[in-house]
Amino acid sequence: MLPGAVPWPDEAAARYRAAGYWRGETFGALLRAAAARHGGRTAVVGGPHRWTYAELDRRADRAAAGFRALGVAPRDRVVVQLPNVPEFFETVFGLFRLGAVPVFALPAHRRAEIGHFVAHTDAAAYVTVDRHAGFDHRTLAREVRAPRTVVLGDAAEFTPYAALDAEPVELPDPDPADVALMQLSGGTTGTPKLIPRTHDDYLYSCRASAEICGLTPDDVYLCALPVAHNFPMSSPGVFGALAAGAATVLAPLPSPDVAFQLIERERVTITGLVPPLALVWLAAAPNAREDLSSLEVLQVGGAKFAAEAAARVRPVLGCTVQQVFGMAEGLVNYTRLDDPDDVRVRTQGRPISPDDEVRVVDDDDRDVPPGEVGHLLTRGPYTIRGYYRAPEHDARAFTADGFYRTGDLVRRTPGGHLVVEGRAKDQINRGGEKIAAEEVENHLLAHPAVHDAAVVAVPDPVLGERTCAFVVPAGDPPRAPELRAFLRGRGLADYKIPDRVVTVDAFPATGVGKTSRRDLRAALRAELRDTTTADPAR
Ligand code: OOB
Repeated sequence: MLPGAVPWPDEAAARYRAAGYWRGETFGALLRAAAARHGGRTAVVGGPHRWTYAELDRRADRAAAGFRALGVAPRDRVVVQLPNVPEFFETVFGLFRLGAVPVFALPAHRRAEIGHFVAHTDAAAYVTVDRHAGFDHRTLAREVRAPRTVVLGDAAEFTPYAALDAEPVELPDPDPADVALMQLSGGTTGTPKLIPRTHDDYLYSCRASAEICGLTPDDVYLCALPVAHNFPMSSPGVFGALAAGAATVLAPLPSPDVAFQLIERERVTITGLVPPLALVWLAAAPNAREDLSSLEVLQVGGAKFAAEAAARVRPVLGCTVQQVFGMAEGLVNYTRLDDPDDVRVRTQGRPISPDDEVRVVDDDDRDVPPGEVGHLLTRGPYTIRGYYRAPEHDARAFTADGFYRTGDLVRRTPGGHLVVEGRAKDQINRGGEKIAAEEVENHLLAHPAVHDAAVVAVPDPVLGERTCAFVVPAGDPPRAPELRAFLRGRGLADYKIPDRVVTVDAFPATGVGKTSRRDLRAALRAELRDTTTADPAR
């Protein structure tokens, strides 16, 4: 196992192998097998490219050789920040074949995040794009100074992406029990945590998800969300599509004008969205000129999808809604396609695996009576036992017997389905994008005019939640635009910039210590609710 990653206990690993979940297959071998079986079929469509499985297989071998020629070695970490382009697949399967470990950054990440990923993982390389969504990623590359930087497009002084196209070399297949990739945690702490996933465990979740969604080689998965996120990557996402021999279509943007055209042109059968986007699609579909009749399943996840909206999916879009409640740390719950209507509309599904262990507990880790709300704890064949290089955080985030504390408040129905009722973690879920309160607070505290800061979620009709930063000034109160510019200047991703800034003379007293920050945030949220009700114009 890669040093810094936490293995499963031998007994659990043996059980997961015996049950056939962990099959000893790597992602590189999966692609090889898919190419042998479905070589002439389309694997990935995006931009000007349409690659078959055979083509992608060939390109992955060349990219593996290219990375090796650049000096990247097996087990080296490589930060990959690419938008929804086919080269994403070439890059990551090249790394898989080499046994190097992609660290999946989102296109929205900036210097604060990318710099941290590069430093925390001692990354050997950073793969990015010249420009995306109006941002020049080469300026970011100049600031983070990874040992090697490969740029797709105009590379300027960096290594051009074409350097990855090298004559294939013989490479040993990496150990399937070893770390294949790193996903990002939504985070609750000052710095984002990294989630090491093995070939064995991640591939199991992708394969089993594809089965739950009934994917066949005739299916076409539209990747509308950023491909690096765990949901469109693995639930079943692009890797699940690959495991099933289905085609993946990459949408550059998830907006109806772009996505609906792709659905019509490629005869897309399944896609996944976060709730705010699903609402936008529901609003746009009645007036759409495109033929959306190929769409069979619309998955919605990443944040709670209101039952009223879920009920409108079939009448408006003519397809089945599937709720997906998952986390990059592991556990993913799905409503099944043949669940009764009320289960599909009102619950967030049930776990993938018969061996996913789920506990719903009170504040003292005691099981609550059936049907009552409590903290969701989980352990299983694809849920990590620890973050990468974060033993102190692990001691809080996991129980002594290896259950992950999800921070979600849930209730279990008599049928075993989970309903998400809230959250106990200090995180803001802004339309599926996760923001750790502490991370933003730390950046605010670096401003000379900020004495103290607390960041909380406020309800929002579109995004579900937005962020509000309460600030106690040191001297003259800083203005909101200035604080926002300050945070951007510190290289924080745009989605983490507070939507609202409220200046207060002092925070309510809530005691001392770590929990007091939690109490403080709760008190401020309550205060905000009261003032908003009293004065809706605020
Ligand atoms: C997905 O993964 P992450 O790691 O970005 O965020 C996980 C957290 C969960 O702990 C929960 O708080 C929230 O996002 N969440 C939901 C939800 N799906 C995720 N809350 C309510 N309802 C849902 N359906 O977001 C993710 C990973 C794989 C598949 C789907 C989503």
